[in-house]
Amino acid sequence: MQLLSYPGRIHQPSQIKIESIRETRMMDQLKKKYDENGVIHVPEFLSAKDVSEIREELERYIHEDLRGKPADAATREADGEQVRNLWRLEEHNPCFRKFAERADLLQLVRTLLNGEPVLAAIETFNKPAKVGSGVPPHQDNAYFCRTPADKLTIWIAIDPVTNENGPVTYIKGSHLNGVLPTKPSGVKGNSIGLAEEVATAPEAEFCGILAPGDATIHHCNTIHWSAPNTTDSPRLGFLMVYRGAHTEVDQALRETYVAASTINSPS
Ligand SMILES: O=C(O)CCC(=O)C(=O)O
Repeated sequence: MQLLSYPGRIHQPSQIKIESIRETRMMDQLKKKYDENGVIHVPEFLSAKDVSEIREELERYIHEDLRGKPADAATREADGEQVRNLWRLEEHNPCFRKFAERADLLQLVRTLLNGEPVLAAIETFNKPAKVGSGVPPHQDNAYFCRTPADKLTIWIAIDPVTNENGPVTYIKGSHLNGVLPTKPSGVKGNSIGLAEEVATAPEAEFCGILAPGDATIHHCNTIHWSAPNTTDSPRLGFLMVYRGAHTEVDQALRETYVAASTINSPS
């Protein structure tokens, strides 16, 4: 990642493992799995160097820039201090925006989305040690409200993600059934959850146990959730969200979202 806005921090462009996806026809295999399961696992998506640059820049942003940003740039954990989420980094941080618009990333996203990709959001789920809160089962399109549902999230592990520190679990194939009924969740930062529990066979679940630099990519209708982090190890995830340029707002979904987000803080 090139941190162009911060001279002194610039390094050689680093090797991004995503390049190997294009070279090795992995792209077709990934697309097939993505269409089937609504979630794919891409080990070593980013190099160690990229991961450490993203981490450094997030730390710098939190310590130096965040206090000057609008209140909706972050959600804090219940202790009122630790960052639960950073939102709208695509607006607030030109380095991350530039990174997310790399041609090789967009090429992968274009294939998965069946159309021209538009960067929609860059955000974090920090899940700090001890106080990191859980995320209720939900479908992102209850927030995104797009039709057709050609929108996805690349979730990149910055910290190791273990069974214990709140990995994200996905239900494979759940993207094929549209957006299910929702209800306000009462969770700050994730205001909308599924109205009903979804019963699944254990083999339909994919749990994102990841090393730093590994990624998952999930469809916006794929049901997913994560548990609180009660361990001593933080579990920082860096997310980039893209939609197809051909998608539009789904008005019915939008009305439900607006109603839920007036009960809780948005997002
Ligand atoms: O990182 C998490 O715990 C939840 C992530 C999430 O909800 C998402 O990727 O849409």
